[in-house]
Amino acid sequence: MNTRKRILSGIQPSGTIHIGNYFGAIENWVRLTREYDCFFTIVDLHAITVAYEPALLPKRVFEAALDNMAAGLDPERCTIFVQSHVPEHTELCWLLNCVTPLGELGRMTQFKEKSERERENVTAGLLNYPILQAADILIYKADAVPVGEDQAQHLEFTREVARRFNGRFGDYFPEPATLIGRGARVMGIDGASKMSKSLGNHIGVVEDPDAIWEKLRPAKTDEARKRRSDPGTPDLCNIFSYHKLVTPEGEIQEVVAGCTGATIGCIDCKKIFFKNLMKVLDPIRERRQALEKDPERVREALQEGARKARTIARETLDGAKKLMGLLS
Ligand code: AQP
Repeated sequence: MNTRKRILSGIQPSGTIHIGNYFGAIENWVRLTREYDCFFTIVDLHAITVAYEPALLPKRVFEAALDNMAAGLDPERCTIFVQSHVPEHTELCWLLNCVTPLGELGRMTQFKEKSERERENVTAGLLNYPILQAADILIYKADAVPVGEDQAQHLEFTREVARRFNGRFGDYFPEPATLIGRGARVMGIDGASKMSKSLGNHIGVVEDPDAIWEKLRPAKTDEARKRRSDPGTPDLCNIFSYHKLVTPEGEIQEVVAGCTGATIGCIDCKKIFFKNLMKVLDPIRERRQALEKDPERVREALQEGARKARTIARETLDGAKKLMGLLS
């Protein structure tokens, strides 16, 4: 019997994974597979809460699987599956809908931001997104959920849903802890908002190195540093926040000294970051290329993942239905 604690986390199939996803979540997920019984899901049912192209969705889901496996999620060490392949998530979502007050949903930051962007298409699905996310987590009775800081509010919401269910029907769902990754909130290359696929301010994990450099070259730095001879303030520079993710400590100190003493320019600083970033991304890109040649392996991993996930999900769902008084 598996006695390890369990975690679940999800990623949207909304385009290539970026370094915010990687340092905020995926890198942590890979580490956690050594300690926890891990479930990772590609949340296609969340992706359809905003405008999307149906013809492109299957490819995006498959690519999300490729990206995450290339980034280090090994199906031998964790369970990877597509959310819609485990229909128990949506059934539990309905049950949880019926214990969640409507007022709390409208207060969610992500809903406010996305409904602002999607003015023409604010669906009930977008409003109910956090309830489906609660179902994704609670259906595995997950002990913890590793995410970036942007998801902290949704996790607090999940704990409230669990408390409400337990208070009404009996102690059933554990309240999952939040595990925030090393890059809790990686900013976009615009330096203005969090790195996000939908904002187009991202550096892709498997993006072509030349394309990454072309994005980095004009990327925002310390605004007060107009000329190379101006001393800079690393803590005010977005590129310096990126250095902390990949640059070894000794080299970081050199960057700080070079920037504050104006002996290196912003472009030199970016070159050092780019070199260190490539040390992390090169092997991922190579694994991605190898996996592309073996799509059957990815498909099989997803099928096996869904099979394992469904066994647990079914059991939790049946227990919840019984507690709620539904006739079996
Ligand atoms: N900028 C970020 N910094 C740190 N962590 C981040 N995460 C996302 N962006 C950052 C974390 O990555 C995991 C998977 O994210 P997701 O794709 O499921 O959803 P998201 O947060 O909506 O990511 P995007 O890029 O912002 O997607 P779009 O633009 O499509 O909505 C999560 O654990 C998240 O915290």
